[in-house]
Amino acid sequence: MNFKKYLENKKNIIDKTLDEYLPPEEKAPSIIHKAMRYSVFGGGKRIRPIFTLATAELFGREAESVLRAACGIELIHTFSLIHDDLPSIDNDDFRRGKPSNHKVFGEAIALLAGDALLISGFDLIIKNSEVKEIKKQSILKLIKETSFYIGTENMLGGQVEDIAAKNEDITKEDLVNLYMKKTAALICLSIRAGAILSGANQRQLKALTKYGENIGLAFQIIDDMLDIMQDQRDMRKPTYANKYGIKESKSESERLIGEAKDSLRIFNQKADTLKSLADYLLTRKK
Ligand code: GRG
Repeated sequence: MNFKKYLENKKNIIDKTLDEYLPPEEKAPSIIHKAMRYSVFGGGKRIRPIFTLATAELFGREAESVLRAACGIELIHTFSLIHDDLPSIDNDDFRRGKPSNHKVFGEAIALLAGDALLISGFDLIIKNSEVKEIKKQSILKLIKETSFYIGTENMLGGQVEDIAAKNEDITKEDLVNLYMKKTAALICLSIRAGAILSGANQRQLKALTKYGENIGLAFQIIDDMLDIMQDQRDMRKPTYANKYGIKESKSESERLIGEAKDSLRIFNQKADTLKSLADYLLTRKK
């Protein structure tokens, strides 16, 4: 299967799982289910759950064996986007070219839809324990990891720092640190999830964590460049590309992707899909 087909195939099984899991729009209270589905099926690339599935495959597992946990992480990602767009946080009227959740459903419902997706994300991770070959202990470990990677020391903390950051006074070191928390943490979690549920040892987990951190950082720098190239730059924000320009952002993201692939050395060619995913990030247009 070529890589484009691989991505398409994985996206389809992720979409199907999410559709089967989420309450139908008409189920009462209908407005919240509509709002949840609006953002979950709003055109996301599903890159985080694809990382989870590809990591499980690296260990010779079927993607299906970690599918629910992977989709749980996608729901948590969707929650973070809805809250990120709220007037009191980033105040963005559009997401993926469409009106953001609060623009369609109002602020109160958007806030609650985000909350509901966060809760559902954990529920789906727990539901992954119904898969026979998955150890209950590894699900517990993943729940603990998820709380850590999205909590105040990571994603949530990164968002707090993002609110406080001003273009003029943030150093490169602080900006990179903020990106590690705000964006790389959840991406890193999605990779560790596939590894933990597949019984990775400490050495393997360490290598994949390094991969995840470099990928995650590159992902945010590439995102900043895309904002500029697609004329969606927000000058209020201290972004890598705003501060250091496209040329440096491009070479830094390429360096990080190179480092990410290097950290997969111990897996030999078994890591080819993860390497292709890393390269794909450099070419993505959205
Ligand atoms: C309460 C845990 C908690 C978090 C709330 C709002 C928030 C704190 C964190 C948000 C962090 C955030 C929005 C980071 C941006 C990451 C990013 C680059 C998102 C875009 O990811 P893509 O391109 O999105 O994968 P798609 O559209 O493909 O789904």
